[in-house]
Amino acid sequence: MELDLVIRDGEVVLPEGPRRCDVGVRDGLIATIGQGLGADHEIDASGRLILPGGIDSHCHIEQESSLGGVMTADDFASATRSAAFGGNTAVIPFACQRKGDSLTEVVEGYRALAEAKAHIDFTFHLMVTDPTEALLRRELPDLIDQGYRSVKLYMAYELMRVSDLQMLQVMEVARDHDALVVVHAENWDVIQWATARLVAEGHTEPRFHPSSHPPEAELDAVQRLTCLTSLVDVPVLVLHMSTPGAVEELRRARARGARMYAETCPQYLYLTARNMEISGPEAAKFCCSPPLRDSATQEALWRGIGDRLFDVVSSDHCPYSYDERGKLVNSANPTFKQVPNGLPGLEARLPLLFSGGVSSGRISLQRFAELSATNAARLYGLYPRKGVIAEGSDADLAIWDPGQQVRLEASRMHDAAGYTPYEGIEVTGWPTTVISRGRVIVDGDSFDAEPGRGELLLAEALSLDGVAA
Ligand code: DUC
Ligand code: ZN
Ligand code: ZN
Repeated sequence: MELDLVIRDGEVVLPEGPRRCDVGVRDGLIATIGQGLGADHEIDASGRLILPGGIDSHCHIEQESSLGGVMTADDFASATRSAAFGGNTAVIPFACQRKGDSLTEVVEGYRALAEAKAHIDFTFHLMVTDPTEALLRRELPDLIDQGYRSVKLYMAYELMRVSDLQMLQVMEVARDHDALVVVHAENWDVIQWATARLVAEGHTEPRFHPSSHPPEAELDAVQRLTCLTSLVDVPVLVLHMSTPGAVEELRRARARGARMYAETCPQYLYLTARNMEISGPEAAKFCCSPPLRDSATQEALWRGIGDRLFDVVSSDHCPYSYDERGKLVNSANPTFKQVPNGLPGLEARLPLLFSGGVSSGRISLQRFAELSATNAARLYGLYPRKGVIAEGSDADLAIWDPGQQVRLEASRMHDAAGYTPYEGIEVTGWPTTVISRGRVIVDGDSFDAEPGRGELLLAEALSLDGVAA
């Protein structure tokens, strides 16, 4: 068989487990997997791992903050370039509706931005903040039927949140049209109550942000969400889970048969509220919601990763720009209430998960592939085109050096954040070569992908078999 590219002699992480062999690529697809393959263009992967390209299924790109007013630092070009250097070949950001917007126009707007600039493939979650009659009857069903098979709902934040009634209505549409519902689960009243107390005590610096979002806010919202899913049987994924209590609630709901899936993020595995115990604006760079917790929580979350509670580890990449003195651009000395929430993580996600998971012996290579790519492909309807090394799938691959030690630093990141909250953390394992639809787009420090080559991925159906719930 005539091949365009052969990646030779790597440890290939297949769905059934790793196997030392070659991967042959033709016309952007994985044409064959076997021994002794040859082509004019060959990459020697001996001593290396060949993994499915990562899918970062939770990132905010060219989006206004959930508090309003400030745009995220990255555009589709810088975000997808950074994602590629981090071993990813697809991203799923949000098409973010603001109240009053037509969701269809919002999706078209984001699609135009990404089609002009993205270096790797993409699709969107439909972020519904204003589920009017017209949206529920026409726009949402049409968009799902077109292939946008994930609907995002917020249970908190004044500009974004929907009521329980509205959640149930959206869940019914998702159920009837084969979409997944993904939810930011925090109780807004609890956050407001805790915030008012902190403000009354004069505790307004950014380092008080974690205290304004107590674990009970997440626990209550996840409990409520599990109740709602027993009224409307639709698959639901709880985004960025950060507390052991909520994780146990989800485990119980699953045991009762709820089709509930779970995501966590590297910031909850590597950082704690102690990282924020600094005065002044620097602590703002660690403000995310749900907030950073403590080291006991980290251990519980790692256990959830090891025992298959979590299906996906995503970045929730959502950084904002700070000036050279560490001050938030647009607001020199913000209180925690004014800090737009979110951290960078597109590029660090996979090395952090690999290092803390695989290199530390907590998870297998297969499990790493599931958490970083395969499960996202299944949950968002992209499987088996994406997320798996199999004949006929897109040749979206990352070649990893499992022993390479790297110190994470802002200067080696390719996003527009200008900082990394993981500064100084040493990881073991790094993606050295990234291949998108058969083309080598990252090779060491070099990058070869023009903006606009990324393709929109529309999904015919969800593909939930094989994901844990
Ligand atoms: N929290 C969110 O809900 N979205 C973006 C980033 C964050 O911290
Ligand atoms: Zn969120
Ligand atoms: Zn988010």
